[in-house]
Amino acid sequence: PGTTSNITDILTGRCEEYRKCLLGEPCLPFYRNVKCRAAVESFFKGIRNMDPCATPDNAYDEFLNMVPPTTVRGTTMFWSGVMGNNIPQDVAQVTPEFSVLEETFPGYMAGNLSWCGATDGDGTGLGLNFTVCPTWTSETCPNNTKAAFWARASKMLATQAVGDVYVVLNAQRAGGAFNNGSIFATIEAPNLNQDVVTNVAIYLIPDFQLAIPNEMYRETCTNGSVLYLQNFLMNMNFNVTCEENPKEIMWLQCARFANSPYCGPYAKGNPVV
Ligand code: NFD
Repeated sequence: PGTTSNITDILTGRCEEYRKCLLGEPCLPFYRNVKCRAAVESFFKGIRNMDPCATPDNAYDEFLNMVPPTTVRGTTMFWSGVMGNNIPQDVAQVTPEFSVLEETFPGYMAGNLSWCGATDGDGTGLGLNFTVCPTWTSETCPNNTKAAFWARASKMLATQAVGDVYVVLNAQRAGGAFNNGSIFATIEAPNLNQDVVTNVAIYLIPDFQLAIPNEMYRETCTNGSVLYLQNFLMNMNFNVTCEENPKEIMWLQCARFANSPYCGPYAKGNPVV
């Protein structure tokens, strides 16, 4: 896939927006003093002249310590398998009750950008590739420059979460709503802190755009990989709840996909009318 050729300017601009609290996100006094040029420099420092498929786990640590992801107690929302329509991100944006990684300082800066290191250079002398980056797959390019970023930022998000937390999963995901190899499964869930997280609420949402007739749920809260996840979390000593098609998200999906058969009084296959 192509890279974001003007990434340095974009990161700097987003850093200034976030730092100055122009985004309506919870905004800490601590961030106000962030030096954006230095922050952007540290973003690239660990990946310059590096093989884009052999990024060290800690490549972004200096950057992430300058602008750590923080969320308000009781609002941290994880998601997995539902990225296509940006539903969790949009729900989080319109309600202060939920905060996703993409709303935190580092998540906002890097959101929807593409970048990677380069050992051979491409003429810019920056040790980055401004033309093309290898596609992530666990087999061909496991320690991808971009994957290393989201993995580390996700870990920090989970580690700092306090109070009730949420995870949005796709009830119609092929292979199961809870995917064992996902970042949620491998990085976020294992880094939640039993001493401070008071409940993990699973929000199982149907795909209102795809809207497979009479099949809102391939899995429910009481079977398949979702049941497995609940047991996994309970074995880790977490309180767990699970809700199918919670209203806060259903409303937004119906606003977005107004003609979905999953909306309205004639919604078919909906056990939670
Ligand atoms: P997904 P998830 N390496 O829907 N997050 O649980 C690379 F390179 O299966 C945010 O994995 O859910 N890409 C963002 C990967 C990205 C890998 C990633 C991997 N090992 C994670 N695994 C973001 N904002 O861009 C998955 N992907 C790609 C955090 C996959 O192709 C969020 O806090 C898809 O484009 C969220 O709670 C995307 O990552 C959780 O981790 C999501 O995969 C979602 O990761």
